Amino acid sequence: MIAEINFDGVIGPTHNYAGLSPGNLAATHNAGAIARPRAAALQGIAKMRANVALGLAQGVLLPHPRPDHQWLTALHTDYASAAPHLKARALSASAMWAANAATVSPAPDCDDGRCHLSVANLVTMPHRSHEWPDTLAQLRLAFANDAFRVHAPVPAPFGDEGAANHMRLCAGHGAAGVEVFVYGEAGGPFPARQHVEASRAIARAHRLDPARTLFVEQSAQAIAAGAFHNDVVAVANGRTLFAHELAFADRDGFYAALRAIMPEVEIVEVSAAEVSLADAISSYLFNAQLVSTPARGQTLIVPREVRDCPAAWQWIERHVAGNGPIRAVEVVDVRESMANGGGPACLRLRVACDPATVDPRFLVDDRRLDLIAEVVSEYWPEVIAPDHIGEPELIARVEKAWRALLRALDLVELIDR
Ligand code: SUG
Repeated sequence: MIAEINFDGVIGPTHNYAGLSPGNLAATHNAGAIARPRAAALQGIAKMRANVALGLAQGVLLPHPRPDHQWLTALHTDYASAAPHLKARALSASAMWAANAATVSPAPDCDDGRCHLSVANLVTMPHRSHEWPDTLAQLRLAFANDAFRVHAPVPAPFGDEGAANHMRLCAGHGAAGVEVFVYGEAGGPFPARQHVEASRAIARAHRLDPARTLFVEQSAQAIAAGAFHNDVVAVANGRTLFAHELAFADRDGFYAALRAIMPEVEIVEVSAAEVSLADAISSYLFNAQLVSTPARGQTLIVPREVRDCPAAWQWIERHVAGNGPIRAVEVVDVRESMANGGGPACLRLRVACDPATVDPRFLVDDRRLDLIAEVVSEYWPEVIAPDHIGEPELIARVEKAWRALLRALDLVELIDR
């Protein structure tokens, strides 16, 4: 039986605000702020608990070894002598944003009847470009069953940011879906992170049906306004596409192509008059988890910043009170991640598959979430300020914390990789 599992990135002990992502307005705005890794990780765990309470299947991806000594060695340096910008980039906890871990095509979409995953190369941002080897190691463990095919990254220079630039619409998880790859064109004030050649390569690797696969350009206006990934301005679930009217370069062409393949699609569009692009991006209205819940129907899981944004909140209240496809709203607090531009949707990777085929060490229930919370409460630093980044005591502490979590979850083979 195919179910959608949300794999959330456990927020690592090195979570900090180094301002490493140009084009991500929250991250650059909060550069140099004091981060609270323990609170951040507990917020992420509370969000997972809320998903479990809604009756959804939940999994985890683990923090990466940080600082990344292998990366520094490849750069012919080490943590003690590295330049400050390399230190920050080696220490980043950015693997928490699991939506950027991989692109996933569930088995019903793929010619060979297997679920395909392609690890994202994340080459556009130096601090993220060295995530993929550790992500790939985890994906190969979690999805070792023959029901899956796990692919190495698309080669540089074709940037790939994973599921954050990919949407799937379907009548049901067991049915063939329509896969939509959203890419950007270079030329604006900020980098376009997803290259169309990367998207096309992944569609080929996943053996998708060209007749049910769309390549759609993200609007330059959205990227310039701070939508560094498509999932900042659009999200899809089941038959529903929920998007801002300025999300796509050729919105009418995209909608027409989508309707031609899937006449029953429900497009819920928010106009700029209702919610400006600036409000959509600062509140993260679209960086929500849109999920089908057994009890409440289609539910939008939004960050609390949406409730604090009058235009976004009023839009939701109107929609839910009316007869729209989104039946309920759930508010979660992931403020620490949000301050680095990572909302509820960034923190999770969706994999629609038979849960029995996944390595159970990557699946969680309330009891395993308790275990993770215990390790976090005991080992995660309370704060990381910019001037802590060079301190050997901090490094010893975060490395111990990381090992403690992997031991607790019985994933020691990731320590010895
Ligand atoms: O890649 N922030 C991440 C946020 C990723 C959000 N993911 C999705 N939209 N799916 C990024 O820009 C900031 C880290 C720092 O600046 O220290 C950062 O990497």
